[in-house]
Amino acid sequence: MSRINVCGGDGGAGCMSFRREAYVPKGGPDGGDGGDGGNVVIEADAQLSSLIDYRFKHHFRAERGTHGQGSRKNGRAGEDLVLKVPLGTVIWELDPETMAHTHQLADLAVDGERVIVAPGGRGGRGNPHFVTSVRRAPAFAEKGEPARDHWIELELKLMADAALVGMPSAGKSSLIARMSAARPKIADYPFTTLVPNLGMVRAGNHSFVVADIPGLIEGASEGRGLGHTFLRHIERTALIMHVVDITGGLEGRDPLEDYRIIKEELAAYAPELASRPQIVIANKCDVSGMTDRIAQLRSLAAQDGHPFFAVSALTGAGLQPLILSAGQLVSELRAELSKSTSSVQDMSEVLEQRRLEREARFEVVAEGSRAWRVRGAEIERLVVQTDWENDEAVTYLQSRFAHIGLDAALERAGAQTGDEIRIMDTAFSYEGDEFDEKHVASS
Ligand SMILES: Nc1nc2c(ncn2[C@@H]2O[C@H](COP(=O)(O)OP(=O)(O)OP(=O)(O)O)[C@@H](O)[C@H]2O)c(=O)[nH]1
Ligand SMILES: [Mg+2]
Repeated sequence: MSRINVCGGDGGAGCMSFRREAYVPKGGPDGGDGGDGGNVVIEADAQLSSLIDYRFKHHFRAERGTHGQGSRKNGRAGEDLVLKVPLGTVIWELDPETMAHTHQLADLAVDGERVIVAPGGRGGRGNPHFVTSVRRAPAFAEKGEPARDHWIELELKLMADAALVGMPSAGKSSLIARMSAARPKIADYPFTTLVPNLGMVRAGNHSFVVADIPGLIEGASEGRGLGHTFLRHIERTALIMHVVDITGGLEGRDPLEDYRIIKEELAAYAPELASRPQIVIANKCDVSGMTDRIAQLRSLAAQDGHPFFAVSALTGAGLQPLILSAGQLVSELRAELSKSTSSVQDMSEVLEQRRLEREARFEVVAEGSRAWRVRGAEIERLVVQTDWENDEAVTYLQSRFAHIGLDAALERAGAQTGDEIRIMDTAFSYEGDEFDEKHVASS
């Protein structure tokens, strides 16, 4: 898990310029627009296997847009900054104050899948945009929009093709040790496995990844045992390999009952998990006297439409057909999956929408006597994008304030002529219908 701060590039400034023609004192406005800032994009890359790149570097910023120029030359957009992450990365937006998850931005499962996590600032508009019937020669342009940074969290979910699930001590770790090079701890007490183990299994000429997860018990879906966290991990595995201890274990449980319990836990956690392709495995078949039980479990599995294998992790009996069948199923499921998933996901619209909603809000609060502070992202951005040296730009800003409803809000709050209105480090005096800039503190 890594927390990183991402910020798009700032927008370039719009240009204030007038066409120069021979014998014409001042031609029409021809300032180009500033280029948009680059986006920060996260891309899933099948070559990567960890988030190690984000362990020590936490701040990422895309390139800024360049400024517009005369003769309607627009600025160049900033390059996107592409951050690569392994498949199985989940991206969360964090609350800047509490660092709590606020929204899942993406769940990257397909190679090459991309998501914009921090849009660049828009370029400022050049002066031709501000021409109106009464303002033929606008002598101002808009500054670029500064990009905003925010924190996101990258979380790597387990990406296994198949997961071994079952009661504690059913022999899940013994099986993964037999099928792959993984060497997990194996012991005759429950909950030997505390964190999932991964193993690469060779099946003929292809291979697949199997996860051995901690044992599940009755109530796992409600958080009993270690279950809950690990059920979350198998949400994305294509195939479930359900292991049943056919001997009933040291406590002498009924294997058919065990099978039912695990089935119900999966369904209770997510109905969709229970309907996932499943293979049922009777383990410990080397123990004598199991023939009837094996036959009973086989028919239960058949009723549920699952392939069934009787094996022994101890002797290796029956494992080869199981591995080949699991490998076959996994490659079929993979082919289906890659057909159904779209490869580009653009969260910038969602982010943009949510930002607009947040930004449109502003608040007016009394700050001492006859002074008012106004806070709100859009209003603050307008102030930042305004060139204060330029009277026309300031007049334009005032008309925007009226449009947003700031005048009305101040009046409602009880502001009187001559009161000081503060926005960020800028102060104005309130003139009833109009503002007069009093001073601008340099920042
Ligand atoms: N006779 C016999 N014993 C087995 C077989 N497979 C596993 N065992 C034994 O069963 C016990 C539990 O095995 P594990 O592989 O640790 O079981 P697990 O399902 O990973 O257990 P947890 O991690 O606790 O959930 C160990 O004592 C193993 O030696 C088998 O095929 N035959
Ligand atoms: Mg284990």
